[in-house]
Amino acid sequence: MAITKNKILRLILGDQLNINHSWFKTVDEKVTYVMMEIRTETDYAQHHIQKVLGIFAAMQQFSEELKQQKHNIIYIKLNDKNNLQRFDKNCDLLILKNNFTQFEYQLPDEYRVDEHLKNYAKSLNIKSNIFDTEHFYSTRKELGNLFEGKKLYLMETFYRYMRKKHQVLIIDGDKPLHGKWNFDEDNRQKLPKEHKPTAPYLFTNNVTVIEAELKKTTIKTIGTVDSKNFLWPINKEQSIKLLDYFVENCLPLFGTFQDAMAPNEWSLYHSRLSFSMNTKLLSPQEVVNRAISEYNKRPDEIEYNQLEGFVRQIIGWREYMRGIYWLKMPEYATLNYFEHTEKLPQWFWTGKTKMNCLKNAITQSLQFAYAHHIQRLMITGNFALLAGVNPDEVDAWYLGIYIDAFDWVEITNTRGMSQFADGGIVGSKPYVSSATYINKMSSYCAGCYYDKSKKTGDKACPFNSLYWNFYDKHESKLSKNPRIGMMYNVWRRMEPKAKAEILEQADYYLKHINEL
Ligand code: FAD
Ligand code: DLZ
Ligand code: SF4
Repeated sequence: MAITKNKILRLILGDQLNINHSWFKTVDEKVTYVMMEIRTETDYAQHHIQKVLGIFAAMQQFSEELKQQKHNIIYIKLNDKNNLQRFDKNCDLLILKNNFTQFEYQLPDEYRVDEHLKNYAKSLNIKSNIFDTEHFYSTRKELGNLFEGKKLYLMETFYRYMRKKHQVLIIDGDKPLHGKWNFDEDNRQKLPKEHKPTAPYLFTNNVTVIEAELKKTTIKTIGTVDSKNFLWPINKEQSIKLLDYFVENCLPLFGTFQDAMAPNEWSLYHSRLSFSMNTKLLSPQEVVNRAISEYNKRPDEIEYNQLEGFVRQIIGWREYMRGIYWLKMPEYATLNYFEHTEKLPQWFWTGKTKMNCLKNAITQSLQFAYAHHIQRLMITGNFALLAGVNPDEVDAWYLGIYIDAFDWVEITNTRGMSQFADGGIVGSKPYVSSATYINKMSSYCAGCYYDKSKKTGDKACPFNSLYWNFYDKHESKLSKNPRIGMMYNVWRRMEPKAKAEILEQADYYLKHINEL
C-alpha cells in the first residue's frame, strides 16, 4: 500500500510578516508557505494607494526572505493567470494540484477574515491547524477575562495590569517606576512659536513595478504616491532603522508634543511605526524594549514622562483596542449610539475646504497616508461627529486612507474613541471640541479663512456652532454624563436669543456642508 506523504500548506496573510515566528525557525521540506495578492483584500475598502503598494511590497520582500532561508514558498501575484482572487479558492486549487494533506494558518487580526478561514478550514476534508501570530502582548480574550462582570472597561486598569504582568517600567514586583503610573500632566504642550519643523525620516523605495501591475486592474484607490521614492518601510531592516531614528531623535519630545499640530509638519515627534507594527514587521516588544534601552542609555536627555507616554500607547492603547475588538465584534461594527445618518462631505476626498485645520489634516492624509492621533481624533473625527455623519461612512474613510488601517484597530478607534458610536465602551465622553481646543493645540487657526473666535455671523468658525448644536441635539443622551454636566450648565445659562442664533448658524453650515 502506498504511504501518503504528509504535505502541509501554510497561509501567510499580508499583515503577518513576522519573521521571528516559530514557523520559520526550522526549514521543513514538508511545509510550503503561500502568500497571495488578492481582490477580496484590495477591495473590502477603497484603500490609499500607498497602503496597497506598501503591503504588496512588504509581502514580496517577506517572501524573498523566506526563499533565501530555503523555505518553500508560493507567491501569487495580483495579475497571475491562476489567481482566483480569494484565500479559499486559491488554497483549494493548491491543495488539489499539490496533494497537500494539511492546511495551517495564523489567527487573523480581522473578524471578517477570521470567519472566512474558520469556515474554510471546517469545509476541508484534510486536517487543519491554527497558530497564534506570536505578535501581541495579550491574547484575544485577555481583556474580556480581566473585566469579566464589570460594567466599565477602563484603559488605565488594563494598562496597569499589562505593566505588572509584563514587568515593564515596574519596581519591587508591582510598583510603577518613579512612583506614578501616568505622567500625562507633564505632556501635551503646544509647539513654541520659534519651533523649527522636524524632518521625518523617509525611505526611497522603488515600487513602480507593483504600481504598474495595480494600474492594470480596476482596483480603486485614493490618495497619491511617489512610487520611485516610496517613503514607508517595507521590510524589517528598514523598520528597525525607523525605530532607531525615532528613539534617537523624536522620543525626547514625544510626550511633550504628542497632541500638538502644525501646518507642514505632518508627523512631528510621532514614531510612524504603526505600519511596521500592524504588518508585524516589528513586534510591540521590540519597540518598547528599544525605547526603554534608549532611555536607560541617555537618562539625562530623555525624561521619564516621554518614555512612559510612548510605552502607554503600545502596551496600553494598542493592546486595549485589540481586546475590545475581540470582546465586542461583530456587533461593534453596527453600533450607532447617536443614530447619525449624514454623509461625509465631499472634501474629505480632496482636502478642498476653507477650514485650515481640516484642509491640512486631509491633504497630508491624501499625500502621505498618515495623520497623527490628534489630527485623526480632534480634527477629522471631531468634525465628522459634530456633523452627525453615519459611523459606517466614517469607518470606511479611516479604513481606507491610513497606511496603518486594519479593522481591529481602526474600528475601535473610529467608531469607539472618536465617534462614541459605542455609547461609551472605549471612551467616557465624546471627543468633541470647538475652535478653542484646536487653537490651543495648533497654529491652524492663524491661517484660516474662518474666525476662530466667532460663533455666528460672517466667517464664524464652523466648529463653534456645530459644537453647541451637538450638545443641544444629544442632551437626553449626554446631560447625565458626569464629565459633561458642566457644559450643559454653560449652555443652559446662555441667552435664548444667542442660543437660537448658534443653532441657526449650525443648521446653515450643515445644509451647506460641501461648501465649507
Ligand atoms: P505614535 O504616536 O508614535 O504612537 C506609537 C504607537 O502607539 C503607534 O504606532 C500605535 O501602534 C500605538 N497607538 C497609539 N495610539 C493608539 C491608539 N489609540 N490605538 C491603538 N494603538 C495606538 N491606529 C492604527 O494603528 N490603525 C488605525 O487604523 C487607526 N485608526 C485610528 C482612527 C482614529 C479616528 C483615531 C483617533 C486613531 C486611530 N489610530 C489607529 C490610533 C493612532 O492614531 C495611530 O496608531 C497613530 O497615529 C499611528 O501613528 P504613529 O505610529 O506615529 O503613532
Ligand atoms: C490590506 C491588505 C491588502 C490591501 N491586500 C492584501 C492582499 O492582497 N493579500 C493579503 O494577504 N493581505 C492583504 N491585506 C491585508 C489583509 O487585509 C489582512 O491580512 C486582513 O485584514 C487580516 O487582518
Ligand atoms: Fe479650524 Fe475653525 Fe481654526 Fe479654521 S478657525 S482652523 S476651521 S478651528
